[in-house]
Amino acid sequence: MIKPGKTRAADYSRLTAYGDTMGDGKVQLSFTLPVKNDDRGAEAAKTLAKKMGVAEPAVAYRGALDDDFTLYVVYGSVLHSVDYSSITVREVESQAMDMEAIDDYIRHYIKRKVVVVGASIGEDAHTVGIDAIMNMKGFAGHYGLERYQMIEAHNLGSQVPIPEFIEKLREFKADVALVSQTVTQRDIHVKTLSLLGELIEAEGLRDKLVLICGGARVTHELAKELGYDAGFGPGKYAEDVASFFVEELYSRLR
Ligand code: B12
Repeated sequence: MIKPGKTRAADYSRLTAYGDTMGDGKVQLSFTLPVKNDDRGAEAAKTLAKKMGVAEPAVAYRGALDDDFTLYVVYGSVLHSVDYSSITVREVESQAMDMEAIDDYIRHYIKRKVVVVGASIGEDAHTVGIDAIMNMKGFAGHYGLERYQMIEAHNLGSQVPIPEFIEKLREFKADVALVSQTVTQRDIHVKTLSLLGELIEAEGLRDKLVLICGGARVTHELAKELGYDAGFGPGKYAEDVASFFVEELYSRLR
């Protein structure tokens, strides 16, 4: 289908980036090199971009971060394409309801408040992700779970040790565990999430919980591989998460 303002339809068998005209492959990428901010460094940045498959690279911006580190923004045309029809993703299969509909769903089907316990566990000090899902005031115009009338939400914050998190799941008699992981260096998120999953299983809690993880580099596919019920990344909000867990809880009651 040709969209207004575009001269030609996209070729989905050879999908590439769109800049000014269909198929031109225009991209902009940014990276830092551990070199001085001079012409030699800029040439190195363009050469590296060419090796990444970017034709006719131009340094649109360069700025010294300190004496020996320079940030480059390089603009050019990517030479690669992908076959869009071969791309598949594993997604959470639930239609997002809004906050009122979720409260009504809980009243009607679950008939009591749903207890949710969330935290950023292990060494991870990032709280903004879990707060986005749980805090009363919410995030980007989406109220968090604390705002829901039919949800009892306990946000434990960050750097919560795994044993303490499990203790709180027991203490609050949680229906849902929400775990946030932001730092992914050396796959620490995979290790931490796996360990939590194993300990929850060993404690005999797994069947009593809907276990959900999230974070900047968490996908639903990764979550399922790690034995979680679902995973949510950027662009997902409280209502996406709550829609999933209320339906999951109800399906377990039936
Ligand atoms: C703010 C910030 C910090 C703050 C955190 C303050 C706080 N109270 O949270 C401070 C300064 C403390 C910090 C520290 C560090 N940080 Co930091 N930080 C960031 C930054 C700038 C923003 C993160 C953020 O708030 N995003 C906004 C939220 C809303 O997005 P989100 O987390 O993805 O959440 C969404 C989804 O993922 C999802 N979600 C998230 N969690 C959950 C959980 C559940 C259950 C569900 C359902 C959904 C869900 O829902 C949210 C809404 O859609 C990022 C860079 C960036 N621009 O992303 C680096 C970044 C995350 N930090 C990074 C690093 C390396 C660190 C440090 C290790 C640095 C250091 N050397 O000390 C330390 C880590 C300390 C520790 N022990 O954890 C790296 C991580 C790299 C990696 N791949 O591992 C990043 C990417 C920066 C970078 N480019 O290098 N950081």
